[in-house]
Amino acid sequence: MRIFHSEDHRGHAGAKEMRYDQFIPMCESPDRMDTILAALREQGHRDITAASAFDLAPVLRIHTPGFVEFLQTCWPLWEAEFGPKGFATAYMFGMRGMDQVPNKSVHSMLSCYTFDVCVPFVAGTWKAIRSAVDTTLSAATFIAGGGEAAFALCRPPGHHASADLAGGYCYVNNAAVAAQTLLDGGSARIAILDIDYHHGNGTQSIFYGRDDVLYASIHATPESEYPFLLGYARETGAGPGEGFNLNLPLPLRTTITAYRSALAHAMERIRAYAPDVLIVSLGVDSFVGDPVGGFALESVDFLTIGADIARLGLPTLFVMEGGYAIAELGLNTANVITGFSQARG
Ligand code: SP5
Ligand code: ZN
Repeated sequence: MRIFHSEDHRGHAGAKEMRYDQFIPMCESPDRMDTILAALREQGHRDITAASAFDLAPVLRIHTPGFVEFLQTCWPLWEAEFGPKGFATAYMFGMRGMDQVPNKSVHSMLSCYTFDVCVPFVAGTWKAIRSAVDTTLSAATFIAGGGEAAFALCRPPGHHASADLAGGYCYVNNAAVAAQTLLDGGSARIAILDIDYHHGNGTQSIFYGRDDVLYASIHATPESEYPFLLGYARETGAGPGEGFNLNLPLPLRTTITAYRSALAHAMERIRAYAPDVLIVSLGVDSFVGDPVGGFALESVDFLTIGADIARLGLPTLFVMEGGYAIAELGLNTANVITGFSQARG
């Protein structure tokens, strides 16, 4: 397994997130990368390559120009108003049913281009966003060149971000940018298997009307969990995309038995689709001890999940998404990679 990584995520740190009625330190923090790197090395994964730099053209294939401009300018605009301390965040959100466009004020941009209070901006946020997409594109380029398996170890994650909305710790949808880049490079069909604990509302939204990307997601049911409004089984795609969106919501406290049945279901659909490349949105916040999650998977279960995914026999690009139980995050993530690698032989 070739692993891609960049250190440029580090400056995206120090902000707080709102958790219902409290402001708490961001769960999505730089030490996540350190614990994953350490565990990967401990499990013998030594093929770690520094990410290369890409321009913004691939990002603009997925995200709108206004949104990308916002990501880039949000912090400098906020800092001009409030100074270098603290972080930029929305105070209000768009009002459904009326046409709203951002003006020159950063507050209007935050209101139009974010959908929750979990996407703070600090001085290092834009550089980190770039590093995550560069890491993912480096791994995608390796797969496009005939590589069998790669892991983009990146942050911030991406699967909650849509064409013009950031939310849920996500700014640019790394997996979606990779999928589009592979299609633009000659692939006919891409499958995205999203095993993060949360529904990837952004990825679903980006490809909902298309048949060249199959989106299959296993996640906590929106009746109990964030993002609360999306992720139902009835969301199956629209127009030419009808039948190319598969949501497999599961109840809180789900254990590996039910999880594996859902995974088998998703894999059956992916096999029938016969994609050129499989992209795995790899979140391990399905772990029993995760402070953000509510499933009950054990560390050893992640070896099983990795091995199951390997049996698809497809060129596979893992892209890091969530996982916040810092003490076990490295082990859980490395277990997916090791389980996959061992099953591939
Ligand atoms: C990429 C990713 O995993 N984003 C997750 C963003 C979740 N933010 C909202 C969390 C909602 C709080 N749920 C608390 C459950 C406590 N067990
Ligand atoms: Zn998640």
